[in-house]
Amino acid sequence: MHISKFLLSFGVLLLTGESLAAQCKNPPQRKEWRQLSKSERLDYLNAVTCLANKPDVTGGLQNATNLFQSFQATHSDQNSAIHWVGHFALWHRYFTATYERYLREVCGYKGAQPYWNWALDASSTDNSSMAIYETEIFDSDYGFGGNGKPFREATAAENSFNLTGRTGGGCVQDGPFRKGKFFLNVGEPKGQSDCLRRDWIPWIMNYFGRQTLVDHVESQSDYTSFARALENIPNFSQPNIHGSGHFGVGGVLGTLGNSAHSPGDPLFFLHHCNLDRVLWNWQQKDLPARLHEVGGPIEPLDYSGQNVTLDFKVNIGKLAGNATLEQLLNTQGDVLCYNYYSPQLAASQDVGN
Ligand SMILES: [Cu+2]
Repeated sequence: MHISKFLLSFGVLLLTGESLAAQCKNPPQRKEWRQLSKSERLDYLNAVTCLANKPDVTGGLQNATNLFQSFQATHSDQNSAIHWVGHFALWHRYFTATYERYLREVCGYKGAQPYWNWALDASSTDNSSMAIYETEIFDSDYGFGGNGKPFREATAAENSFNLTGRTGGGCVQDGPFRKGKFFLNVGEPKGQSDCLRRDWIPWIMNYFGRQTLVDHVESQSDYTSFARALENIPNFSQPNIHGSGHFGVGGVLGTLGNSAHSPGDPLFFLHHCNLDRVLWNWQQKDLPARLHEVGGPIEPLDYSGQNVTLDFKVNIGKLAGNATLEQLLNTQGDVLCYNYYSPQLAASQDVGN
């Protein structure tokens, strides 16, 4: 009697408990890299190094040998299905949030995934400016290290877009992910690894990363046009903010410029976190509607074909379970739990406390 009564109330609890469990409490507050203290920056960099020392979870997908590479291999494995599609931004949102979760749950990182707001440093007038590369992001002690050295010429086959203005191509020589300290096995012959490579191209960094272009993306009136403005066209005749970090840092021969292997550069996650913040900013302008709105093609660049819907499922392989686009539209729902830090928000929470 007593027990059945207990079970009954427990059953009721389970029913309501499902929605209770779905609540996201104390979401990590994501900040710009420069908003972190130096010790917070070291905590993050150390957590990334920790991931690179934990076992792979993909069963050696594309020769991945550690948990950091599990992310790189998962992205590479799905490369042809997650770009120029309606689910591009939300797939990468899920991917970055799962990385954040692993940093916290596997490596004991206490903070949130930081972002790199390149628009703070991109020159609005001078495409050849190197100022953006002199910021703390590329610091060798409290950042991600600098360009790949020495400069190497690219062959015509390597440089299919014939990009000019390259400055690197060799291994990163300083910082926590330098040659000899950090290894990338994905896509290499089994048992072999490469270094992290960078190949800065200033004109892309400045031209694709400037604030006016961010404003253009954030001002789109519906999801479909937002998604299209975010990626724009797959060449370099028009700028797109997604390309800024990828080709401004990775260029032609660098890791971040390789569309399949780009998550091999730890900066990938700060770049994509910033793109996710752009999506978040766009959503905040009409949140009730924009928690339930998606669009864009299922097949890459297939703008006259079938579109994704709210119940379209994305997968990130063995890293986490599948999720619908509607679940991923909500950064504080039953799948995701994070927020973007704003001083106003902090002030209102202080009042609440
Ligand atoms: Cu990608």
